[in-house]
Amino acid sequence: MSKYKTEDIRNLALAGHRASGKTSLADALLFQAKAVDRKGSVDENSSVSDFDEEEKQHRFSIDTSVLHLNHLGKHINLLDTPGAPDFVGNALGALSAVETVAIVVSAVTGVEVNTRRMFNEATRRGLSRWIIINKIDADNVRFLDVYQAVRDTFGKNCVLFNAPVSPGPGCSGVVNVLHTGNAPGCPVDLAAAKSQLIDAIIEVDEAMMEKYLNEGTISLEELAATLPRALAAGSIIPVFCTSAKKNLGVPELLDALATYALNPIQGKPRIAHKKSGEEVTLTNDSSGELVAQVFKNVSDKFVGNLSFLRLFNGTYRADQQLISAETERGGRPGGLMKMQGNKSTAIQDAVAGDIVAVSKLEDLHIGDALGTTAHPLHLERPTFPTPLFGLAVQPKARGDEQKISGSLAKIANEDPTFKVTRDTQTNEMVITGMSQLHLDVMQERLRRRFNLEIVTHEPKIPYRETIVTNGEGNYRHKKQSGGRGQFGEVHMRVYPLPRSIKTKEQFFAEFANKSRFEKMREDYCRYDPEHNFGFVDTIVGGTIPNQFIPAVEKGCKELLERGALAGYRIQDVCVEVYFGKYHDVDSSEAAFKIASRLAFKQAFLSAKPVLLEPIVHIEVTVPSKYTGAILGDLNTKRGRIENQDSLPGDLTVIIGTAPLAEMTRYKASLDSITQGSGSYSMEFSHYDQVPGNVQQQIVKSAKLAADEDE
Ligand SMILES: Nc1nc2c(ncn2[C@@H]2O[C@H](COP(=O)(O)OP(=O)(O)O)[C@@H](O)[C@H]2O)c(=O)[nH]1
Ligand SMILES: [Mg+2]
Repeated sequence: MSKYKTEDIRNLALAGHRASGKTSLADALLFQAKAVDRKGSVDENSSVSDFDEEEKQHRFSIDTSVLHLNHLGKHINLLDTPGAPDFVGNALGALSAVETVAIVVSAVTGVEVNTRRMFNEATRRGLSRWIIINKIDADNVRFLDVYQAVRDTFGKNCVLFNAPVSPGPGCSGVVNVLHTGNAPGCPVDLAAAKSQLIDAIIEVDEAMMEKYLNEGTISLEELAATLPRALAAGSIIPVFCTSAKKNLGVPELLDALATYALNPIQGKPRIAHKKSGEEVTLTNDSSGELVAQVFKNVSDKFVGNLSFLRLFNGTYRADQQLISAETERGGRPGGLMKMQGNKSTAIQDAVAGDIVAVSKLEDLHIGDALGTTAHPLHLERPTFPTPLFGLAVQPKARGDEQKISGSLAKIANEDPTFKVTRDTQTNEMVITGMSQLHLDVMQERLRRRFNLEIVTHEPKIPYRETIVTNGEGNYRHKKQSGGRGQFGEVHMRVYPLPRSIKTKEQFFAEFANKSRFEKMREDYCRYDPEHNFGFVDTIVGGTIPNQFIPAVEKGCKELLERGALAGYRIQDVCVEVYFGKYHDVDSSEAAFKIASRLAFKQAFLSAKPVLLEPIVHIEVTVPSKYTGAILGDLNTKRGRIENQDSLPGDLTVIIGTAPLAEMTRYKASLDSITQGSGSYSMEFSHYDQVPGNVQQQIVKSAKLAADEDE
C-alpha cells in the first residue's frame, strides 16, 4: 500500500516571473527535506529541477518539473513551473494538478508581468495562493517596497508570516511574525504585522473574532486550527520570505507547507461528468472510482512516453488498465512511478490526491481524463492560450519530411501551446507557438533529441474568410469522357452565421430552425464548431437524391479548408442547399462533391466576402517615462488602447488590442524604444475584419490557382 494517505498529501506549484528563483527554491526545499543528497544549483547546471539540456543551456525553465519530498509526516508534491511567457502553456498545465500555488516574487525586481498573470490564473481556478518573496539576501533588495507592491497588487489579505532580518547581503534569516515582538534589523513593524495576520485568520470564524475582540488575545493553537479554513476560503494569502541561495527562511517555509497547506480533500473539489452529462463531485476518496487527469507528457528517448497524472479520486494499482474517458480505449502502462526531475522510482499503487507518472501508454494527451472502468468519468479539459507565432518549415535534408512531421508531433504532444499543422494554401508544414524564442527552443529539441534539422521562414498570419451578406450560387458538373459520364448539379444560398454561435444546440436553437427554413430536413443538417459552419438541407422532391447529400456537404467542407477569396480558411457561414439535378446513370458522389464546392464558391463570392484577421490582447509594462513613445508606436500598428495603469516602482502597464499581423516583430520595437527594459505579453483575443486596403493587398498577393471543374 501507498506509504501515505490522501490527508497527508500536499500539492504545490511554484509559479511566477522568470528568474524570481522558483527553480532554486525547489532545489533548496528538496535538499532541506533530505529528498536529495546534494543541493542542486541552476548556476552550476546541477539543478534537480532544470535537468533538461535546453534548460541548462538557456538557464531558464522550459517544462514543469515534477518533484516530491517528505517532511513532518507529509508527502509534498512540488511542481516547478517555467516563468517565461513563451512557455506559459507548461506552467498552466501544472495548475490543474494542485491545491496550492506559491507565487514567487523577487525581492529585487518585485511584482512583474508573469507574477500577476499566474496569480490571476490561480485565483480563477479557486486555488489557495501563497506568496514567497525570495532573494532577501541579494544586493539591492527593496523588501518593504516589494511587500507594499504585493499588497497593492494582490490585496490586503496578503499578510506576512515571517519577516527578514537585515535584508540584503548581510541577511541573517527570518523571524516568525506571531512569535517575536521585536527583532533588531527587521525592517517590518512586527506588532502591526502580527495583528494583520491574526485579523486575516480569524475573519472566517465569527465566534473567534468575537472572542478576540472581548479578550484581546488568542492562542496560537486556535489560530493554527482555523488557518486551513482561511486558506481554503482565500481570505488569507500568506507571505513568506526566503533566500533560496543561502537557505534562509527555507526550513520555515517547509515546516509551514507541511503544517498548513491544504490537503487534497480541503481544496476546491473538481466536478466530473458521466456520459449522460450528470455531474459527480470528486472528493479525493481513495475507495471511490478512479478519476485521473493527464497534466504533462514527455516523450523520452529511453523510457518512451511518460504521462504525468493527478488522481482526483480512487486508488490506482500498477497492474490495472487505464482507459481514456474520451476514446474509451486504453491499456496497461509499462510502469507506475514517482518522479524526481528525470529520475523515477517504481511504486505499486497511488492514492487519491497524489501525483504520479505512467510509462509507455500511447496516445495520451494533456487534459485527458482516465479511469479503470469501460466508461470512465469525464473531466473538463484545461484551456490554454492560442499560439499565434507561426513559421513555415522545410527539412534541411531532402527526404526527412516524414520523420520531421512525426518527431514534431511528439514534441507538440508535450506542449499545449505548440502546434504542427499543414498550410492548406501552400501545403507547407507550419509550426506555431507563443513566440520566436518558443519555436527556437522547439527546434533545438528536434535537433538534439531526434537529430533532425529544419529551415524556417516568415511567420504566416492565419487570416480567415467570411461573408457579410446573403448570396446564391449554382453549378452543374458535367463530363462525358468515354464510357460513363459524370453529372451533378447543386443550387445553394449562403448566410453569414453569427460568431456567437459555438455549439450544435445553439445552432439549431438560434439559427437553423423551421421559422427560418420552413422545409428544412433535420436529418441532413449539420453543424461544425471548428469553422462555425452550418449545413442546411431544404431539398424538396429529391432533386438531389438523399445518398448524395453527404457528398454535397463534403464539397462544402473542401472549400472551407481551401478558401475562396485568398486561400484562407472560411468560417461563420451557413449554406442552404435547396435544389439540384441528377442523372440516373452518370451521377456520382465525386460529381456532386465538385458541383457543391463550386456552387459554394460562387455563392460565397457573391455575398460580399471579407478577410478576418486575428486580433491579440496585449499587455505592455514599461518604465513610465516611455509611456508616450509606446502609445505612439502602438498607434502606428493599428493598436487600440483600453486601459493604462501605473504600477509600483514607477512602471506603467498598457492594456489593449492590436492586429497580430502588426505585432509579430513587436519584441524588437519594444526593446528599441525601452532599451530592453520593457516586457509584454500577447494572447489571441478574437477575429476582426481586415481594413479594405489591407484586404486588397492580401488578396492580390495570394494569387490563387484557379479552382476549375476537375
Ligand atoms: N541572491 C539570490 N539569487 C538567487 C536566489 N534564488 C535564485 N537566485 C538566482 O536567480 C537566478 C534565477 O534563478 P532560478 O531559480 O532559475 O529562477 P526561476 O526562473 O524563477 O526558476 C539564478 O542565477 C539564481 O542563482 C536567492 O535567493 N538569492
Ligand atoms: Mg525555473
